[in-house]
Amino acid sequence: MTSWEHPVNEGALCRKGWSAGGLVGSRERLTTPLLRDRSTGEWRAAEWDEALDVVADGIRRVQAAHGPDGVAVFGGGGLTNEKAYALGKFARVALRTSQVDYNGRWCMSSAASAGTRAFGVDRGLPFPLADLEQTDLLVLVGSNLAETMPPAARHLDRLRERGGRVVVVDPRRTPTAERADDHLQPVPGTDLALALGLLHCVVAAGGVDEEYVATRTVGFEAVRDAVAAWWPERVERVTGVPADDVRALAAALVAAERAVVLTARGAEQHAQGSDTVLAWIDLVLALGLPGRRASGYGCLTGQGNGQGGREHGQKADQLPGYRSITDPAARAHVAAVWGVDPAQLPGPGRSAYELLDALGTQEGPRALLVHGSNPVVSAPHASRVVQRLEALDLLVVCDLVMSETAALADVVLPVTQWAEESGTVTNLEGRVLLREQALTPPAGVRSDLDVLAGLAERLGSPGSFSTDPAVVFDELRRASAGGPADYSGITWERVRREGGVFWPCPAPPDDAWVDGGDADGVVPHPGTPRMFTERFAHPDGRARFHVVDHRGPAEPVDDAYPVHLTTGRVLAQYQSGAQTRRIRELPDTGPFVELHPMLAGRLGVDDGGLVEVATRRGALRAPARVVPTIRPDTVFVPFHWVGVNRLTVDALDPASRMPEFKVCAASITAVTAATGVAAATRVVEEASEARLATAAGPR
Ligand SMILES: Nc1nc2c(c(=O)[nH]1)N[C@H]1C(S)=C(S)[C@@H](COP(=O)(O)OP(=O)(O)OC[C@H]3O[C@@H](n4cnc5c(=O)[nH]c(N)nc54)[C@H](O)[C@@H]3O)O[C@H]1N2
Ligand SMILES: Nc1nc2c(c(=O)[nH]1)N[C@H]1C(S)=C(S)[C@@H](COP(=O)(O)OP(=O)(O)OC[C@H]3O[C@@H](n4cnc5c(=O)[nH]c(N)nc54)[C@H](O)[C@@H]3O)O[C@H]1N2
Ligand SMILES: [Mo]
Repeated sequence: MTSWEHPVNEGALCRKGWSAGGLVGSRERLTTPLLRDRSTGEWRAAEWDEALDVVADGIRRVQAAHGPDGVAVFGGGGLTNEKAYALGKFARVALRTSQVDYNGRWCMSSAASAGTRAFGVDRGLPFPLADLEQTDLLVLVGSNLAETMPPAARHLDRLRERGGRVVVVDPRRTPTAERADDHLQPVPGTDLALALGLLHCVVAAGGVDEEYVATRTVGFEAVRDAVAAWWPERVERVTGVPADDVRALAAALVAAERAVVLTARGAEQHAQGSDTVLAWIDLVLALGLPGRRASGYGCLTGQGNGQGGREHGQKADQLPGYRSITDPAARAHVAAVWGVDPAQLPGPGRSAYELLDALGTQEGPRALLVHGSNPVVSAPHASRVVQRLEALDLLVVCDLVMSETAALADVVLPVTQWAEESGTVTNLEGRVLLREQALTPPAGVRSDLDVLAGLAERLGSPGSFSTDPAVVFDELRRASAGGPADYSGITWERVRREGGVFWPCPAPPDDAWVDGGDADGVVPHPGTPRMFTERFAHPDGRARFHVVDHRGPAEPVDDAYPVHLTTGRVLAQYQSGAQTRRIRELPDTGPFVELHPMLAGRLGVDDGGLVEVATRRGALRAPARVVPTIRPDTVFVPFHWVGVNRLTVDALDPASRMPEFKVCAASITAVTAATGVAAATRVVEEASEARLATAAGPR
């Protein structure tokens, strides 16, 4: 199938996709293992065998002194399914550590936790993305998809051409809000109250689908009672959204035959993120939407493999197939596939931030292996994380480039990137896609799979660790069989032929699936593009309502820190910027502070003038961007550069352990000649430049 026939993006490429080639063959690419001498800080190039020996020796030494949990693993949602699977297996089987988690904890964990509790399963969208065009009303809560998922924005345009409406809920009038019919602009961290208010109005208007609620759900009565207290004027006081706008949106939801609510990081990256998602799910359940055509709730996925990355066991509490590591049946099944005794599999470990926070402490891990994340830039309260990384006995980073995290490592191992190897990813629709190798990797570079296999061998690990992604995928299928995310009926061949296959896709009941379910006479499972049409994934087939209440941000504003600081993304940069800041064609503006003209006027700062944003944890100086599109009580800083995460708060959602990236209390001041212009950002940049310069030597 040619790329423009592909059902997901119809040949359209995101700006990041067009420019990602800029890192292929770039001189910023690492092409040899590097070892750092701790006493001098000097880097030297090493052969692969030597570097892997150093890592294996270090692991053995740490585990001899501190036990299996002395070594931790940190993965990434950008890794292919095969790598994510191999990483989780490597942690549990080769290292026997419970200490494994990944950056997806900072990405979709709140939506995942809420989806699992409400529907019994977590798949970003329970229907194909293109269904969005067929809906009548689309509510986007905390998503700026025009900048963060540009190929999906055309679905919005087509839906509006059909006469449908789009409503965006965001403290900033983003390019996505510009493309919408309505924009609600709440105070950061108040989406939960807004959802409660909407449901209050739906109930008051008699808009509850009583038959659906009675036959397909449980738990509504308590929710009906709870939302009685959330009348629109109270919602206005908490959220800043006018009471009439709350009423109008509720009326539109009641009137719409088909409606979809989608959340993204704006609603989810809060200490109340999972409750917030549950509140929006309560709303769509009361309206009888999930399982109906072009209707329901979905979560917009983040990273390249944000969905698949959370299904195969790199998460602290999880085994492949989206199984729970505490479920005895799941442990027995997976242990049998791995050829180990289930009793030897560790239990659940720490979540991403808790893991980083514990590094090098008395009880915490003493060694860390990082595959596919740059936490020095992307973790909350990042100055604390840097301290913890520096306290380790051994830090090993596998990366394509000398990221800020790699610059702190003892050993850096250069790995292949997406175009240089084959592997599957699973998109937000639960559609498994195959990314075929298009380029030969640079000499000296190996895949994460080679690294894990090389280490497993040196550690004398039981089980097999293949370096061939096709072989790993076949094992993943078996490990996932019978789990919520069942891939057993999916083969690379089928994915190639069909342009992707949606999970769950169980293998036929006999053993035919071993060769792909394609054996003569066996009808393969078609895959599941649309879920919940008949039943939800809880044993009784019904969805669950949840009573949740608005608590507000973990760190409310006060006199000393009177503005809300929120963070997020811009079109031209990706994540911690490790890859995109190295691509010359992309504008690298450095961090900036978006603020409203009224706030700027009070500070006496002009567009481009230097401001300092400070929180209880740190300060950042960067140029002001004075824009009328943001709330006057809120400032926004993108997180693609070192800096803003030194300011963010490390409050975590109690259920999902998601950090509150999207709101904390800050102060803002203009930096004048009198207060000095020793730009803090520049100092930070110089520090990491210096490390990079040392690292550049042996390349
Ligand atoms: N260009 C680009 N695209 C990307 C990425 C990237 O780094 N760059 N990263 C990818 C990844 S991993 C992810 S997770 C996705 C993220 O995709 P999005 O979730 O769309 O991106 P964000 O910018 O993090 O947040 C979205 C919006 O939330 C708003 N917001 C802030 N606080 C609140 C709040 O309290 N309530 C509400 N309702 N909104 C709020 C912000 O103003 C912002 O416009 O993007 C993916 N795509
Ligand atoms: N303040 C604030 N902070 C945030 C967010 C926010 O909205 N605000 N968003 C959070 C979210 S949603 C996310 S997803 C995280 C993302 O932040 P990170 O976890 O730091 O993700 P990336 O910047 O994508 O880092 C990926 C690293 O892996 C490398 N890499 C790429 N491919 C491979 C591979 O195949 N193997 C290996 N070994 N390495 C590879 C890249 O070069 C890069 O250095 O940031 C979170 N942090
Ligand atoms: Mo993400």
